[in-house]
Amino acid sequence: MSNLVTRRKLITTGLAGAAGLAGLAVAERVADRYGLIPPDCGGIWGMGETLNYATQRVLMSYHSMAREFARSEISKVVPVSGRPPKTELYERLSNDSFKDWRLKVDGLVAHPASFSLDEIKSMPMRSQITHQACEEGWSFIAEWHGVPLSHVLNTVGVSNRARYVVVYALDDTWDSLDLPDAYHAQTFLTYGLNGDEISNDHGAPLRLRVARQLGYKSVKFLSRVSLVDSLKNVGNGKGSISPDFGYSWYAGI
Ligand SMILES: Nc1nc2c(c(=O)[nH]1)N[C@H]1C(S)=C(S)[C@@H](COP(=O)(O)O)O[C@H]1N2
Ligand SMILES: [Mo]
Repeated sequence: MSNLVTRRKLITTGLAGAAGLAGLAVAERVADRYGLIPPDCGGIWGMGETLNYATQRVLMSYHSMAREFARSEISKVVPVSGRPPKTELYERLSNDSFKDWRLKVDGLVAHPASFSLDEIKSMPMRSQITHQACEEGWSFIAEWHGVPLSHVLNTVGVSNRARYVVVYALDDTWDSLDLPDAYHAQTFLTYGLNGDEISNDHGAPLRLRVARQLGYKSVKFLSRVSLVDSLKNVGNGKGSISPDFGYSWYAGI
């Protein structure tokens, strides 16, 4: 048995056993030791969320992929949730085809950067046909075109102290991913949808696409990506605005 399997077994047995038998405090210690407590859950009170996050992180390979579909399976209707910001800034940027827009990348990186849309489009383009599910109960399959977030992270050089990637949007939404999801092969910064430029409704000029989590993690209208070692001092300290609305930081599916 490899070390990995032994460790996995230890963690899962420890978590499940501790939660069921010896009490949540022990499970919390086990989970915390292995970095398995999500940022919106202060220990035992968020045990349900912790178990969901920890189980996925322990049982599923970091490289496990969301299902990809054939072009013939692309949905005819692509619903919208979250309209573009009705701000002067967004309208000005949009009217000028986002020529003045920049994606700032900062925080725990070797080379902080500010990329124009053209610069992002000149990076290696990848496409994925994946399913996006909204927490409200609807979903669709679409083809997304963009650059893997990992490419941008490697370009700026992520510090080994970084643990989370925080993304900020022009409508004041923000969210974050842990590094396994940030570097995941299907986590993209997308500027195209079903063969066209992404529309404002779907997140122009650039949106995150996180195939293994619910739709609300796929943040639209991006403006900034920031690498941090802790989420405690970012916004509400819970890693995302979603917990303020009753949704968990980790939305794995
Ligand atoms: N910036 C921003 N990103 C966002 C939202 C939003 O309101 N603002 N809504 C989220 C939700 S709840 C979902 S389900 C998806 C919907 O993506 P779509 O409008 O392209 O279908 O975007 C997500 N990204
Ligand atoms: Mo959603």
